[in-house]
Amino acid sequence: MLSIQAALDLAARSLSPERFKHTLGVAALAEELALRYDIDPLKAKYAALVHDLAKEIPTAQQVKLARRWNLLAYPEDEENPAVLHGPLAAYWLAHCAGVSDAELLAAVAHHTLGVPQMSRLEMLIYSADLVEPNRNFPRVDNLRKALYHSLEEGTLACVEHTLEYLKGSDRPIHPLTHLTHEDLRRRHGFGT
Ligand code: DGI
Ligand code: FE
Ligand code: FE
Repeated sequence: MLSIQAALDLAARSLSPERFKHTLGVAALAEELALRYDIDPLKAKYAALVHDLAKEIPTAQQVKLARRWNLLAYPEDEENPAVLHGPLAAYWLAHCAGVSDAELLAAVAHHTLGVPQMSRLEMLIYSADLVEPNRNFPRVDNLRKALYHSLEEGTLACVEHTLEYLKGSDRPIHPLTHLTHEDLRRRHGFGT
């Protein structure tokens, strides 16, 4: 497993300054929430530092790699390649960088769409990605509050925000986003 320092260097070298700043924001929030919710803070910080490593690979190349590495699970993956960078980063970390922690790899892989039965670490990275301190969209503060109140209910609120945002901008909703939403509602959505 790479050290935190190595993950930080990797992110600094692989990402534009703007995305690196976002990554540092996710890492800071993920570490803070991990301490709050009794999740391994080093693992949370590490997952945050590497979550977007594949984001700036040109899209056509991302699709090629995803095909080569057998990561295309839904037709929608190819139709909307912006959802591929999590699985790509996780695959690369596992097969090319010697990262073997399955929970950490899952958190990286699922940070964009979620997945049914998310672990607490997966919820943490999914949510911290959306509401890190550099994010600035209407009602982001409500989501942050929800997340400080409850990791599970806060994550549900984050998924619901994403659904609303996608509907509002007329973008297709990935089946995994729907499945994640249904699963969280069933397990943590009290009467919603
Ligand atoms: O990589 P980041 O920008 O930090 O954030 P992210 O990994 O959550 O990726 C966000 C992108 O993923 C954004 O362009 C919206 C898109 N996305 C997330 N869920 C869905 C989705 N796009 C579609 N079409 N459908 C989804 O369900
Ligand atoms: Fe991302
Ligand atoms: Fe991100």
